[in-house]
Amino acid sequence: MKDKIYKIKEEALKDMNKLKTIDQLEEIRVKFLGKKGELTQVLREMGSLSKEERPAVGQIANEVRKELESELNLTKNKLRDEMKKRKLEKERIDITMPGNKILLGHRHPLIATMEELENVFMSMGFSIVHGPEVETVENNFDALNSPENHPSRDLTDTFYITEDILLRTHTSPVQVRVMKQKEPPIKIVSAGRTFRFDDVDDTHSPMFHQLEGLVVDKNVTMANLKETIDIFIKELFGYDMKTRFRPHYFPFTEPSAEVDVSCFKCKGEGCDECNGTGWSMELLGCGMVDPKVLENCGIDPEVYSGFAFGLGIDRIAMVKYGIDNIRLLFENDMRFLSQF
Ligand code: FA5
Repeated sequence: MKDKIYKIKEEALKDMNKLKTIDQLEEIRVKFLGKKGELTQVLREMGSLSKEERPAVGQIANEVRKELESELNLTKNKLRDEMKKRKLEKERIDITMPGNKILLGHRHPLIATMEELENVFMSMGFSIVHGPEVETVENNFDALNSPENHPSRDLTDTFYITEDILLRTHTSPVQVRVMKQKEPPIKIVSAGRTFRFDDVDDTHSPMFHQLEGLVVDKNVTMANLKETIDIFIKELFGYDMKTRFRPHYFPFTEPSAEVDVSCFKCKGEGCDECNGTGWSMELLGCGMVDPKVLENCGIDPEVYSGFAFGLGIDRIAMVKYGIDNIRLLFENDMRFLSQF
C-alpha cells in the first residue's frame, strides 16, 4: 500500500508539472484528493491493513496529502502570477507612443475680418449694434427713401418672404432701427449677413456680409466721413494704402460715393490683379445721410446731420488675404481654410 501511495504522489506531481491553467489544477485536485480521489480511495482501504501496519501507512498517506496540497497551492500561486504577468504585458500602455492628434480649428478668415473691422471701429469710438436678417420692406427700402421704381425693389434682386417682409438686401435698415430708437449723438457700426438675387461670379455671392456705419450729430460733414474711411482703410490694410472716392448715387445719402482702395498687390502701380488700373475692386458705398431719411426716422435735419457707409466684408477679406474668388469663402474646403 505504501508503494501505491508513493506512486499516486509521483503521478500527481507529474500531472501538476504539465498543467497550464487553474482549471486543470482543480481537475488534478479532484482526481487525487477529492472525495472520490485516488488518495482518498487508498485511505478508505486502510481497514484491510493489520493493526501494526495501519499507523505507519496512515502517517505516510497524511504526509503525502499535505505535500500534494502544498504543491497544489504553490502551483496555483505560480499560475496566478504568470496569468497576471501575461495580462499586464498585454495591457501595457506605451507612453512613448504618439497620441491621437487633436485638430484645433481657428477663426474663418471672414469672421476674423469682421472682428478686426469691429475692433478698428470700436477703437475709433463706435458702438456695435445688431439688426435682424429678416426685415420689413419699410426699413429696407421705404424709410431709406428708395423710390418705388428702384431696380433693387424688383423681385429679381430681392428675396421676398411676403409682400412686406424680405431678407435684407443691405445692412442699411439698421440705420433706420437705430435712428428711430435713439436720440443723436449716434455713432454705431453693425455687421451681418445680407442677401441679393445676384448671379455668382468671382466677386458676387447671393449671400454676403456687410458692415454698416452711421454717425449722426450736430455739424457732421463730408470731411468727417472721408477722414473716418481713410483712417479705417489705413488701420486695416496699412498706412501706404490710398483711397479713392467716386461720385455715386444711393437713395438714402446725398452726396454719395463709392470707395476703392489701391491695389493690394501692386500698391497702385498697375498689375494683372487690378487689370492695370492700380485700384482694387469696389469695397464700399457711403455718403451724407439724406435729410429725408433723418426726417423719416424722427430726427430734425435742421439741427443734425450725419454720414453713413456700408462695406462689403467678404470683399475686404478677399483683398486682405489675397483671395481671388468669393466662392472659396463659403465652400468650407479645409485645404483652403487651413491656409489662414
Ligand atoms: C449698399 O448696399 C449700400 N447700402 C451701402 C451704403 C450704406 C451706401 C450707407 C451709403 C450709405 P452697394 O450695393 O454698393 O451699397 O453694396 C455695398 C458693398 O457691398 C459693395 O461695395 C460690395 O463690396 C458689397 N457687395 C454688394 N453686392 C455684393 C455681392 N453680391 N456679393 C459680395 N459683395 C457684395
